[in-house]
Amino acid sequence: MERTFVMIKPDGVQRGLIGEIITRMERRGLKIIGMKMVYVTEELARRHYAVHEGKPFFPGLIDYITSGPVVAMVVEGPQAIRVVRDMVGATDPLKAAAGTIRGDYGLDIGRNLIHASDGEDTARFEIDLWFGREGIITWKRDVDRWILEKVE
Ligand code: IDP
Ligand code: MG
Repeated sequence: MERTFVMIKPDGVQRGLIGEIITRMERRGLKIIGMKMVYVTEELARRHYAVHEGKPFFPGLIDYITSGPVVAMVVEGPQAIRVVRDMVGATDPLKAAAGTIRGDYGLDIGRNLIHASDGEDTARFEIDLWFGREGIITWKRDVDRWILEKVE
C-alpha cells in the first residue's frame, strides 16, 4: 500500500471542482486518509515548491498557490503515487491527455488545478510537511474487499 499527497489548487477550489476531483479518486477506489482546507502561507508554499526555486515561473507559482484556499489530501492505494499522477495528467493541460484531470478541466500550465507527489521521497516529504503524523486518519473501509482481492 502506498500513500501520496494531493492538493486541489486555488483554481480548482474557486471553480467548484473539489467534488469532481475527489469523486474521481473515490471512484477509482483510492482511500482518503487525510483531508483539510488550507490557506497556504508563503512559507509553506516556498517549502513545498523548494525544488523549483530560481526557475522563471517560481514567483508566479508562489502567488498562484497562495491566492486562495486549497484542499490538501493524503490518498492511499496500491501504487497510489503513480496511479494519481496518471489521473492528474501532464503538467501543461494543453498537453494532458483527455480523461485526465488537467486534460479535462484545464487550458493553462499556470492554472493546472491539482498537485500530486511525483515519487516516494517527495510523497514522504510532502505528507510530513502538510500533515505530520497526527493529521493521518487510519480507518477501516468495509468496501475494500470489493476493490482489492486481498485486504489486510
Ligand atoms: P507537476 O505539478 O506536474 O509535478 P512541476 O514541473 O513539478 O509539475 O511544476 C510544479 C508546478 O509549477 C506546476 O504544476 C505548475 O503549477 C507550475 N509550473 C511549472 N512549469 C510552469 C511554467 O512554465 N509556467 C507556469 N507555471 C509552471
Ligand atoms: Mg512536481
